[in-house]
Amino acid sequence: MYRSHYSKDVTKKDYDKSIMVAGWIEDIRNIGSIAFIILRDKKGTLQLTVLKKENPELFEKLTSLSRESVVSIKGICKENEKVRNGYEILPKTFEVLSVAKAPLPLGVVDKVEADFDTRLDNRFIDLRKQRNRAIFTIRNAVFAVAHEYLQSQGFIEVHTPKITASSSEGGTDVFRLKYFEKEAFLAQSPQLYKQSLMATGLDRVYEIAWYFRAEEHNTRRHLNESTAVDLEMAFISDEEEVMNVLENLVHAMWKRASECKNEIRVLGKKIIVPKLPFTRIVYDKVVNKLQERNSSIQWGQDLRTDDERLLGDIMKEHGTEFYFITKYPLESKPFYTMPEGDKYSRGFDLACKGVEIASGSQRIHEVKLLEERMKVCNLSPKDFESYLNAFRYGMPPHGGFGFGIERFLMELLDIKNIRECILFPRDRTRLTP
Ligand code: AMO
Repeated sequence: MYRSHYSKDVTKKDYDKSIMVAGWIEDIRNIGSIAFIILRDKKGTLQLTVLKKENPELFEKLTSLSRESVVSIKGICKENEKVRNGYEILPKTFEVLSVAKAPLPLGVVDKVEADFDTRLDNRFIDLRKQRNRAIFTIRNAVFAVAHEYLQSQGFIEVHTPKITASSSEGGTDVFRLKYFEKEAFLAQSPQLYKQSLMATGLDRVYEIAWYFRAEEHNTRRHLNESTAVDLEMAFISDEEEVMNVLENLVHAMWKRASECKNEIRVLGKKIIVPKLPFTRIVYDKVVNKLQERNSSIQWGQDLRTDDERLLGDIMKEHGTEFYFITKYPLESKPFYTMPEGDKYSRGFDLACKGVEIASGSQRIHEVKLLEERMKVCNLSPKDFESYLNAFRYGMPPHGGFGFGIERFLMELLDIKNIRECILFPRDRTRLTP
C-alpha cells in the first residue's frame, strides 16, 4: 500500500513517528527556504512542510510538481498547533504515482466556480471538491438506511428487467430500442414486475435501481436516467398503509442524513428532521387552495410546476414541508391505480417543499377491472398479456410507490439542479462522460 493513514485518521499516537500518506497535491506554497504543500485525500487535507536545507533534492522535486499530481509520502508526523489538523508531515521519501497535465480543465480550489457544463464535462475533477463529494457520501448513507429500514419491515430486495416489452408509465417519454427482431423499451419504472411479484408469495418487495425516461425538456428537476426506491406490498386494505411505510422511510433517510455532520458542515447546510406523520391533503382541497391563489388549475388536471411550487408555499405557511396529496382524480393517474368510486382514485403523491418526490397507490388487483381501465387509457390489453396473466391465478390486494432519489437529495440538501445529485447525469444534451 502507498498509504498507512488518511489525513483525518492521524491521532496524537502518531506524533513523532514515521507515517505514509497519499493523495493529490492541491497547493504548493514555496517561500524559498521552506515550502508548504497541501495534500488532499478522501477524508480531507493535510500539510507537508518541506525544508530546503534538510534535503535540497527532495525539496526541488516536490515543489516543482504540477498541481493535482498524485504522490505517496513517507515522513515524520509532527505536532503543530498552528496547522489546521494540529499536525504536519515532514517528508523523508516520496514517490510520484501520477503527474497531472497542466493547465487543469477545472480548478479544485479556485474561488471562482466554473460554469456547470465545464464541471460536468470534467466530473472526475469536479468530484475532487469536498463539497461535491459530500453529496455522494450522504447519498450512500441514505441508501444504507433505506436498506436497513425496509429489511427491518420484512421487505426483500429484488431486481427486475430494465429491458422490457411494454411501457408501464405511458408512451411518450419511453426510450425505444431494437431488441434483435423486436422492439423493446428501457424501463421507466419496475411497475409491472413489482406488481407481478405480488402474485408469488414474496409479498413485500423493494428495488433500488435506475430508470429511463425520454423527457424532452431540459429542466432542473428531470433526468433521463434517474434512481428510485420502488416498493410493493400485498394484503393491504388501503393506500394509507403504503403511505405509512413511505413516510417512515423518508423520515429514517432524512434523520440519517442529519447525522452526517462532517458532510453537512462542508455543504454549509442545516438539516431539520421532519415530524411524523406527514400532513395528508386531498386533491380537491389542493385545487381549491390553488384557485384561491389565482392558479388556473382545473379539477382533474395534474399539478404543473408552478402549482406545485405555490402549494409548497401555502403548506409552508401552515408549518409543513412534507405532505401527501391524496385521492387524485382517476383520470390523472395511470391505468393500474385503484379507483375509488367513479371519479377518484387511491393514488397519492408525496411532496417536499413544493417538489413531488414520490408517487404511489393502491393498485387494481382484479383482472377485468384492469383490462377495462387499460382500454379507457387507450392501451391494448393484448400488449400486456404476460402482466395480466399474473392477475388471473390469485392476486392479493396490493399497493406501492416509486420514490425518486435525486429529487429527494435535491430537497434534502437544498440543491437547485438535480444533475448535482447523480454522478454522471444524462439529460437531453448530455451523454458523456
Ligand atoms: P412516477 O412516474 O411518479 O411514478 O415516478 C416516481 C418518482 O420518480 C421520480 N422521477 C424522476 N426523477 C427525476 N427525473 C425524472 N425524469 C423522473 N421521473 C420520475 C419522482 C417521482 O415521484 N410507477 C410509478 C410509481 C408507483 O406508483 O409505484 C411511477 O413511476 O420522484
